[in-house]
This record gives sequence, structure tokens and C-alpha cells, in this order.
Amino acid sequence: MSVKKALITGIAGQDGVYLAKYLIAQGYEVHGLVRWDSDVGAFDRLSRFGRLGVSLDDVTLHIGDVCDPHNMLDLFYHIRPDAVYNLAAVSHVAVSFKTPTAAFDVISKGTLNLLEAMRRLTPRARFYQASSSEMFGNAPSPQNEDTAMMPCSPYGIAKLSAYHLVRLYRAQYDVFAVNGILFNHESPLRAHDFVTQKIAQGVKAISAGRQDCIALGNLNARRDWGHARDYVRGMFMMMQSDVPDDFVLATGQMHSVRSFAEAAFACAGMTISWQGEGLDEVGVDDGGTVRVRVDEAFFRPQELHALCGDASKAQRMLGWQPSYDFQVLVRDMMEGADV
Ligand code: G4F
Repeated sequence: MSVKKALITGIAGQDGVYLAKYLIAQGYEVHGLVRWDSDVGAFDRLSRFGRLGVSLDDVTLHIGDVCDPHNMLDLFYHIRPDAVYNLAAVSHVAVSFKTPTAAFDVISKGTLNLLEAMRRLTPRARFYQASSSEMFGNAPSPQNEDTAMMPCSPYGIAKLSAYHLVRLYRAQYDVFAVNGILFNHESPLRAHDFVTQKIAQGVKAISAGRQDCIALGNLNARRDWGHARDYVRGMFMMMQSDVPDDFVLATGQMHSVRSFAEAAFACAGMTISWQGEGLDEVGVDDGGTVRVRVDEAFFRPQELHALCGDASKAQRMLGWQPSYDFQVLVRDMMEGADV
């Protein structure tokens, strides 16, 4: 039997690397799409592979861009993938407010380019779309596959457009295409400007005496944080189902940014107590030193206050369960955090 080929767009990111490792272990020939970059060099962005113990010799990398439809046709023509995991995105919600057109191009048009290339050249391939809980916006929690979506960021709106494209191609062209509606998922490989990694790195730097304080935005924002390792396993499980469908992956547990900070400081043996309110709120340590302060610069133009997922469909139909709880996730990030 011939070896199955998987194409991962956005392979350089946290999920791309965990997924590549997972698929290699499943016996796949893994191909990854990497954007060209004149400053850092396309392959210099791949340091996460080494951190996860994956050799770059075990993946075939292609320089390209999902925004270019001809490039996608070429890629599908040459690789002939059996499975396509579309993880490419401008994945930072705050950044999408500054570059809404770029967010739309990559997320929405990029998905369309991939779906078109697939239906024309490899119609029997399976397609995974990285949909996001950001699509729910401020819809009441817990959110599941039936919750009305009310995105409130350019990122969320672009993701919702891509989500509908996947559903349209599934219905119209009979392709196997699934939406994984993933709630926040983190790991030691998370980029430094997402709040969990910013806190983990900040706390480690503070306990090593290299930093005094962490400046954060909305401490009241609440998220359902899981571990990326569990979520890429869920992506694979969706792609093995008999019938293509859409699935929420989440832990069902919600914590505030404030509690994430408390838990991270606790891992470093520090207790944080909170004083003041709003922009004046601070987190102080046992000695009375301010270790967390609020900076308006990190507030979102529109905030998404509370996300908590109901993954019972994935549990029932795929047998998926998260294995990391909040405390274990925080500890893993603290043990693996770079400073
Ligand atoms: O870590 P965040 O930047 O993640 P966010 O915006 O929830 O998005 C992540 O999860 C989505 C799934 O729902 C993905 F689709 C998306 O690609 C990404 O992976 O922010 C989490 C919360 C927000 O409410 C934010 O306002 O933390 C709040 N926050 C408070 N202070 C901060 C900060 N966020 C960041 N990035 N930096 C801060 O200093």
C-alpha cells in the first residue's frame, strides 16, 4: 500500500509542528507550506521543530502562499495529497484589527484557493479547516456546534467565512471537508504574544530576577484553555470519521487571564494578590512588589469576554477527550517556557 501524503499549511506554527509530529508517527509523508520571508529566511521560522524533537529531514517543505491560487494548483498537482490540514492564518486576533485585509486574504481567500485546488486536482482528498471559537464572538457560553455565531473581530469574521466555504464545498461538490472549531489551545510552543505564553515567560523572567513586572490587558477575559497536543489528535480523529462534519474541541473549563497569572506565579512558588480596580488594578507578591499591572495598549478594540466550549459531540462521535487540565497545562508551559 502506498504511503499517505498530508499537506499542512501553516506548518511553522504551534499546531503545525505538533500535527506534523503526530502525522509522521501515523506513517504519513508530511509536506508543509512555508511563506517566503526576506528577513528571517523561510526555514529559520522552523525552530519549533527542534524543540519538539522533529527532524526537518522528516518533512518536505514548500515555499508558497495560500493567497496565490496558481501556487496552490501547482502544489496539489505535484504533491497529490490525501489529507490537507489548513492551519495557515493571521492567527493573532488583535493583529487582525490592524491588518483586516491581510487576515481576510489569508484566512478566507486562502481557504477558497485550497478548496478549489483540491476539488479540481485531488477530489478524493480530505480537508481539515482550522475554524475557531473566535467565530462565536460574545454568544452565551457554553458554545457548541449549534450556537449562533456572532464574531466581533476581523479574524473571527474571516474564519466564519472560511467555515461557510468548507460547508458549501461539502454540500455542493461532495468533497470530504471538516471544520474543527477549536477553543484556545496552548503549549510551550505558543508564540510569545499570546496571553498564556506572555505570562509564562514573564513569570519565569521575574522569578529569575530578569524582569520586574508583566503588563497585561483585560484581566477579566475568560477562556477555555486546552493543550495543543490534545487538539491536533482531535484534528486527526475528525479526518478519520466516516462522514465529514463540524466539531467543537474544548475542555469545558473556563478561567480568567487573572487566574492564569495566579496559577503561573504559583508554579514559580509565588503568591499574587490583587489590589485596585480597572486600569489601576495590580497584582502584588508577598513582599508587596507589583508583579502585574494593566496597560490599555493590550486592550482589544472589541473584546470577547467569555469562551467556554461544549465538546460533547466530539466526545460522543469521535471518542475525543482532552488529557490535559488547566493546572497541568500551566505547569507544562512554565516548565517549557523560554526566557
Ligand atoms: O491569548 P490571546 O491573544 O488569544 P485569543 O484572542 O483568545 O485568540 C486565540 O484563540 C482563538 C480561539 O478562540 C484562536 F482562534 C486565535 O487564533 C488565538 O489562538 O488572548 C486571550 C485573551 C483575550 O481576551 C485578550 O484580550 O487574553 C486577553 N489578554 C489580556 N492581556 C491579552 C493580554 N491577550 C494578549 N495577547 N496579550 C495581553 O497582554
